Amino acid sequence: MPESELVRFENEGGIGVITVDNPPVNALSPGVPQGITAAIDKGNADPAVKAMVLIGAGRSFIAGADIRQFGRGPATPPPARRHYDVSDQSPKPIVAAIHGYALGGGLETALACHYRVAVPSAKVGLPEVQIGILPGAGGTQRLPRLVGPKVALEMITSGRHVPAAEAQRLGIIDEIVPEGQLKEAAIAFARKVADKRPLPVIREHDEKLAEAKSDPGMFDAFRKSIARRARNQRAPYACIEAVEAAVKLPFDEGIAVERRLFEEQVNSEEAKALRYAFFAEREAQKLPDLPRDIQLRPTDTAAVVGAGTMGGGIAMSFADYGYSVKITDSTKEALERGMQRIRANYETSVKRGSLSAEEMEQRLARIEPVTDYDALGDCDLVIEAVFEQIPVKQEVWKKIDAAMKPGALLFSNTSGINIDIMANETKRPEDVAGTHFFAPANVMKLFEVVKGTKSAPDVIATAMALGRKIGKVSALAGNTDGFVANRSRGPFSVEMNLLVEEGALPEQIDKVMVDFGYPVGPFVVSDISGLDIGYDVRQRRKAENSNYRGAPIADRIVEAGRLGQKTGKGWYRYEPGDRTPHPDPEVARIIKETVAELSIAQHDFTDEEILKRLLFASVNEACKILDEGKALRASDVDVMWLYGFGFPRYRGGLMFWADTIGVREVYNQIAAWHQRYGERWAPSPLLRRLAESGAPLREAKTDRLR
Ligand code: T1G
Repeated sequence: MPESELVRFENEGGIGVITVDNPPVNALSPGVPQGITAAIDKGNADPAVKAMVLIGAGRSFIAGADIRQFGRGPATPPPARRHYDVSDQSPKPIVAAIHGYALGGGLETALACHYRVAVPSAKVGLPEVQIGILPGAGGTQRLPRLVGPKVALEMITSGRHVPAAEAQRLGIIDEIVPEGQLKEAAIAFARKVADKRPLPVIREHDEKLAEAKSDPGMFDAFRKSIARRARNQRAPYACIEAVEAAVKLPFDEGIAVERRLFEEQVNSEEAKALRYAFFAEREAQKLPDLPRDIQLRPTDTAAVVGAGTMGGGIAMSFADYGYSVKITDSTKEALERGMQRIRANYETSVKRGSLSAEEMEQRLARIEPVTDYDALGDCDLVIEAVFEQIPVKQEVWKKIDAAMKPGALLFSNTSGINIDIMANETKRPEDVAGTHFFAPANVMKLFEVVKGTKSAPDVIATAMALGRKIGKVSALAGNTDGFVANRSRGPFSVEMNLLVEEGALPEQIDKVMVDFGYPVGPFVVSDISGLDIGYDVRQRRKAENSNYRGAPIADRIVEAGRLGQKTGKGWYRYEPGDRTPHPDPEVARIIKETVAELSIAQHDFTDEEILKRLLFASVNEACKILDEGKALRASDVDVMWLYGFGFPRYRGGLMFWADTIGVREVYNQIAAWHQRYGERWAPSPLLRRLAESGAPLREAKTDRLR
């Protein structure tokens, strides 16, 4: 779109209306800042213009700088006349009219205006920290002067989107105007203030900084308060440093500090990884072999079969997003237990203060327990979440097929059973697909959509969209054992058990992964989810395949009655009511006895070797999955690891991280372990091809799902 049409200027009865029109989110792409500057100059030069309104065309105000421009070479020095400075030095008042989002450079643009009005549904924020940088256009200097350093620190280091009503209470928004009447109301507001002087220029007001001047320790205290969630990241601390400069230095010197910190961060590994994650997440929604305007099926009413831990969590996911959902189970008692568990989960949130008692009752009222399948029949979709046993699934799916209305979406939450087994129990396999939630289903954001052999395109497209509607991040997987997420994680679990057999202690491995950026280590995660789940899977595999080696140490831990946190002991020991893991000599004894019995050679491991054994095993498996056409993009695998397994976001994802090591080095190491450890480390053909070509792992794609 030519430069001039990115930003329009219209004189509406003496009010200069400046419209930014750069779909989809009016990002400050090249030409937009220049267009705003030119428009403001035009308004100031025209005596007929008394005041100006800055507004966004389409669905949003300005959603920030154009993130796609970052990382394209060294940070470009800002133009001599930045539109932010032109705006706050304007002799005529400028009113920012906000709908949709005013984020990052978008909010900074609004803060450089003299007034801000917004519709109730608008959101404002400075989310730069979420892409590994900090506000780079005055946000760290203007926001503390407007809302005070405390609120500014919280907003800038969290990057959260603040709803208009709260933004008004904080003093960011001057007036809330009726939904759908933004432009008219903003013009009226501009008329009202046209002659009001002096103009409220934020940079000239330091009063609000006093709260920090009288509490010099607040910045160090804040640094301590974010240490746990900011682990190993630099950007949150750069944000604090910049806000501190706002308190200690004059405006322009503070701006210089912000600029320096911004240029340090924008090309950092952390920022590159977080930018990659931002776009990978959006790319995962796209189904290249389906028309973008494919007709989706209705998903207004939902049903869940199975009121166990997963079924209950799935019902909560729907209720949390305003859906009415019916739930059933095989017996009245099981259904009642399921409803009690749902209420108990909500009560925990109320106790923690993350939910009001009133909201809890509203959500519970949306979940309707029913005792027979016929009551589910008129729902637009059903999600089956019963025991992961094929005979049980087959029996349930016959009932689902008999009960559900024609055209209903038939989904299974299985975490790895072949989708076609369920589909073949119906007369409409085209209406069947997998929708795999991760435990706890109402918390974890990953929504793995699994395409069965006969799943219809509109069923897959509707499932992907459904995930977003219930606040999840959807990603597509092919129908393979364990689908994409669990299958790619499988070798990680195998290696974690083998490392213990070869001499590494669970606490050493957990420390390596926590240092790497995980909130908790894999052995603590196992203790949280319960060791009996893995044990049952291993016993089933042993029964199916006598050569299956399994995990002898993990089995003995379980056979010793150590099922994890729920029994107060697992890989670790736990004090009653406390979740802190304590290494237990009893576990060390079980390990020692087992490896002696199995005569397994012991040796010491470096932290780096542990990290690479765990993650390279999964990188190799992810390449096999892509080679088989069971995932569309390597970046989809990364999205699954970020949202399904808590992979540290500032490392981008499994494949992105492997690229920071280098595809050749990854291949060479895996090939060496293939020689040393055997077939399980056989390099994937795709990995070998990429190592030969040097092409990055994160960009590996398949043309279509097979
Ligand atoms: N730059 C480039 N593209 C962007 C973009 C941006 N800032 N924001 C969105 N897009 C693209 C996105 O990739 C997708 O493209 C389409 O727009 C729709 O987005 C100077 C340095 C605004 C809440 O961090 O959080 O300002 O996939 O699918 O779910 O200090 O987009 O269709 O091809 O996400 O409705 C700070 C980032 C930048 C906000 C809308 N701003 N955007 O969510 O749509 S740094 C941000 C969002 C900065 C200054 C600094 C969300 C959204 P495609 P979408 P959505």
